Amino acid sequence: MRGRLIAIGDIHGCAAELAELLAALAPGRDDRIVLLGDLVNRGPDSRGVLELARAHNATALLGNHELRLLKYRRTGDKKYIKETDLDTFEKLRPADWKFLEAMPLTFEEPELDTVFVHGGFLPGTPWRRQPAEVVTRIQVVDKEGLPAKRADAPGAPLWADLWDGPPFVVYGHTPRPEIYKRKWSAGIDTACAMGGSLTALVLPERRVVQVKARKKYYP
Ligand SMILES: [Mn+2]
Repeated sequence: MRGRLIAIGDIHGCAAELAELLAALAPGRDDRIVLLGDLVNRGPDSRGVLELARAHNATALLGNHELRLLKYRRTGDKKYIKETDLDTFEKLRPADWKFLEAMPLTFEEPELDTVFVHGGFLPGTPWRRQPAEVVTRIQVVDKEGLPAKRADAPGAPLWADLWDGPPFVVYGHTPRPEIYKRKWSAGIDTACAMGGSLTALVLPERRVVQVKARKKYYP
């Protein structure tokens, strides 16, 4: 593998923090950047994040927030979005929508036996066949063995605690104060929009680079 593979957790409109993180990483022409989804909403500058992503030729994975906006755009049905998404919805321009429409669910680096995804995977079924509703949203596995949100299934095990690789999975979506490392996974959403930090995991060495949020943008 030439260069580094740089994964960055949920940015959620924190464009200033993303710019600072990218400056610290100083990506070269052989480096690749994978943004783990949820680039938009919550923070102050979703469009700025999308512009930075394009300027750095980053691969951006689909998050549940992008999925919500895309579903609303296709259907006009407000059941798909939250009131707070409308601000982003109205600001996005055609180039932004084109970028969102092109977001893949996963990114795979076979040389590292590593897969990148927004939320995670349901253990026990082939990861390549899992739909957007699962891989962008899973946090825990409920009593019926189905993917669920942490808040909806108290005490249910984290999918990452049940995940036996290979592959190694790098994901975001479940915000925590620190990154969550397991033998076969690393969760790197460190809640930037909520006043935490924005985290990059640099492969192959698995080095962590972080910048602190400038403020708490979202409760
Ligand atoms: Mn998410």
